[in-house]
Amino acid sequence: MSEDERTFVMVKPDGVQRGLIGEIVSRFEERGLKLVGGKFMQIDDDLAHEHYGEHEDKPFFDDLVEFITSGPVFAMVWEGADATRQVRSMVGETDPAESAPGTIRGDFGLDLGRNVIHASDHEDEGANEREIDLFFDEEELLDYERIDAAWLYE
Ligand code: IDP
Repeated sequence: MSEDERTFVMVKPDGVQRGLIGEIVSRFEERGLKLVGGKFMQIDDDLAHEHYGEHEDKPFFDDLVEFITSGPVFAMVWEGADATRQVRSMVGETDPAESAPGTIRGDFGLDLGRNVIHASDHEDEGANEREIDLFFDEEELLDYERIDAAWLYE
C-alpha cells in the first residue's frame, strides 16, 4: 500500500464559522496523516459548479452552491497510506444523523445540508486526484518528511 496517497479535504463554511478548523486538522495530524497543502479561500460560483457538477440535476444543487460559496472554506491535501478511504471513515456518512459518534460529522453535525466537511469519495476512482487538481497547483503541494514517520509505518 502506497504511503504517499493524497486526498482532498475541505472544512466547509459552517465548520469555519463554528471554529472547527483546528479540531479537524488535529484529528488528521494525530492519526498520522501528513498535511501537504492548505488554503484558506472563498469558493466562487464557477469552482462550486465544477466541484459539485455531479449533483447538477439534484433538487438540492442550488442550495448547495449557495452554501459552499457563502463564506470561507479551508481546503487541504492530506497524505498517507490509504489516505482517501481512511479520511472518509474519519469523516462519517454524508448525513451527520447517520454518522457514528467519533466521526467528524457524527460529533459535530446534525443536518445533511450542514455537514461541516468535504472529503474525496474513495469509491469514486480518481476523485482525490481530480479534486486536488481543481483546488491546488502542483507547486502548492509540499514534499517533506514528518519527523515521526519511522514510528508511523512498520
Ligand atoms: P459527500 O459530501 O459525503 O461526498 P455527496 O453525495 O457527494 O456527499 O453530496 C455532496 C454534498 O451535498 C453533501 O456533503 C451534502 O452537503 C449535500 N447533500 C447531499 N445530499 C443532499 C440532500 O439530499 N439534501 C441536501 N443536501 C445534500
